[in-house]
Amino acid sequence: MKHIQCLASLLTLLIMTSCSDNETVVNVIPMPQEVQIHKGRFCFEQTSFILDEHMDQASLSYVQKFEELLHLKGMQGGTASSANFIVDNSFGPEEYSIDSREGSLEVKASALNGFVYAIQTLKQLLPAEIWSDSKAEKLEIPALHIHDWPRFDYRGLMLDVARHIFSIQDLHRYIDLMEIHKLNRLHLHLTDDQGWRVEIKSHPKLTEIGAWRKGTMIGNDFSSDDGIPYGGYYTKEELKELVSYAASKGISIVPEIDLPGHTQAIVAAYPHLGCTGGPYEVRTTWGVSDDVLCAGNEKSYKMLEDILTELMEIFPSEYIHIGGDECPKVRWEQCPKCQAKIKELGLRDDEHFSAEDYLQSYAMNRIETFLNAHGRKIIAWDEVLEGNISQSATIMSWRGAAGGIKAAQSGRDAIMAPNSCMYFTHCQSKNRDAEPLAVGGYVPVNKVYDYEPYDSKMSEAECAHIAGVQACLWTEHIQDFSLIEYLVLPRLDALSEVQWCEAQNKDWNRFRTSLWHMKDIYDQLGCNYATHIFDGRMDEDQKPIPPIKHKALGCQARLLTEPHLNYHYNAPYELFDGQKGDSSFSSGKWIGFEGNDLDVVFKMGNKSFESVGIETLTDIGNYIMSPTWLKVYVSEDGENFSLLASDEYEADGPESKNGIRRHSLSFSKPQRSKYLRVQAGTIDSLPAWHTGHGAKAFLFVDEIIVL
Ligand code: TNX
Repeated sequence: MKHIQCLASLLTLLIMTSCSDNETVVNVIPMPQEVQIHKGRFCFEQTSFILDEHMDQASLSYVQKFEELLHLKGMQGGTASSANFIVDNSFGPEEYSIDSREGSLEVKASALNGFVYAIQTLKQLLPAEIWSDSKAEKLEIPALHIHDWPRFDYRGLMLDVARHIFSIQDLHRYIDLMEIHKLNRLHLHLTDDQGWRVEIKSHPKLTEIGAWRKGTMIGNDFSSDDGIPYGGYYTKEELKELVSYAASKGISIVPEIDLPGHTQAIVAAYPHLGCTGGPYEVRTTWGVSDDVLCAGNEKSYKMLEDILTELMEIFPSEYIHIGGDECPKVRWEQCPKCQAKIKELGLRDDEHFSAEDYLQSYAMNRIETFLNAHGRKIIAWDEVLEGNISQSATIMSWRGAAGGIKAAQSGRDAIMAPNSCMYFTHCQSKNRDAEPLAVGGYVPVNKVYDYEPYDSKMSEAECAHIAGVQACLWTEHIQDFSLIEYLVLPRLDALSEVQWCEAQNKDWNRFRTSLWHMKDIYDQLGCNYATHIFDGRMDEDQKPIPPIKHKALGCQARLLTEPHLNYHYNAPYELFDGQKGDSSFSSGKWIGFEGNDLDVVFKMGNKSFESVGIETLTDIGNYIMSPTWLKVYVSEDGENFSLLASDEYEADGPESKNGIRRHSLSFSKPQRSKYLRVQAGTIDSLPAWHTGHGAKAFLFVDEIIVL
């Protein structure tokens, strides 16, 4: 009898254990590194909070706020259970653990960030109503053990407050979204051609003049102007408050003053600091301005030091971002002061870079020295690798991953923010007409999720230079915060797993399931999130587009010219796969050539054909121009080619329209040859009417069509 009882209870135990293991799902994003689920639950009910007496003030108030929240949600104080928050100095600053079981919860961390992340995990384990005023049913979480820490130190999100400015309340909300996802760096792009947004007492005109523009271009039409004055700036006090709000959540604000390019608002305020002396206006169109700060004028450096001194008073961040992107050199080339500086410094053109590129490096390095002397480190966009930027600069890689890889290989730290998957200004659907106006291509949640910051070309030592990952939100086309939420959510969830999870802990299916819990949270918070992944629209986008049938499909091919690194994809096979691209240039279907022709040879066998064409994309605002010529050659040996046909096309003008077009050469009678060679090109550099005039033009081709 006794034996039978034992057996029965053993069986019950086995059944219970397996049930509870299968039923309990941990829907936490980013997924913690180590999770073990136990039997049972921990309930916040008649719970006494016990806070370690060694806890610092910031952690103490953070934990106390959590306790208050639970009280608001109906938790009674008492002794039935305890929640212990323990300072464990063997933990790293961002590491934490949670142990929950019937009647007891134990949280360990060594510093504020660890406690913040533990509490965010607990909040995600609790019912979603914890995020709103609604009543939560039961304040309970599974019994479990979690031990967690981030993969990367720098986990950033950028917001451009220069093109459009957002209220401090909006910025609070942005920070709150970062907090939920365990990010720790808010990069604020505070200055640009279209507006200066930070009060600087020593240079009041920066905000009196530089913060205001007369109007704004409409949509993508560079010749338009809405004529509505626009502007604004943050006072020092407002920014200091923002800094402490973020700091209370373990987030540091990295301010960016974009230099020496993107400075038209500075020279509008202080024209004597531009190479021509002006007059200048705060810019009303997007794009890149030729009017940049004069790098040969000592007064520019003096002003920058004054600005940065005040900036450091506001922002205690270890990093200051000093820009460095998209700085045209046309003014410097003509400027006596810049040329005198080049001479004085002995800078020369060489086979890699121009004397003016080295002048930019000089300026950046000089500012870095100043900031280093004040105990700060610099971050700069990847263009600064063009020249001789210092070894101690941290490089933010935005033009794809190439800059970050190069930085790491040269022993510099890098933050990866490749525009191919980390620009949240890009579209979340291939159906662009149904989406808000966007800069750039197609970046669905899964594209963000799949990003792996360690490139296979990098050694272990080089990987150690990858400080982290960041997503960027440029606001040319964003005027209100609800659109920011739409662009950020739920891509921020995917970003957070790239930043936080060790690669082996990433799992798209698990992530996708957990995202439904985040959706509940966003509903409780009243967020305007994008719904493609929830209503199946994303899956439709992922389905292959029906191929175009033609005679060169899948043929053997060889490219004689190099596509641009960011738009190389699967070239040359992408050109013969029958897959059409859509209007988004970075979808992976378009092969892009920059300042370079398309030149490809492929084997036709002996199939006959009557026409040869290319399908191209024109996207003028993104420097992608229509082809101006096309040539087709034939050969029997693949070496000696004779011209079969050619044509020339009119170059784009200011009135030209964007779009996908086919350019074909047709023959009066069927042709036959073993090899075909197709060459096509566009204008060398962008014309005077284009905002990027002087820059190299792109040619984008998705398919070579032989019929
Ligand atoms: C390039 S990304 C820029 C920004 C624009 C963005 C989108 C970077 C460092 N520079 O100035 O806002 O493209 O148009």
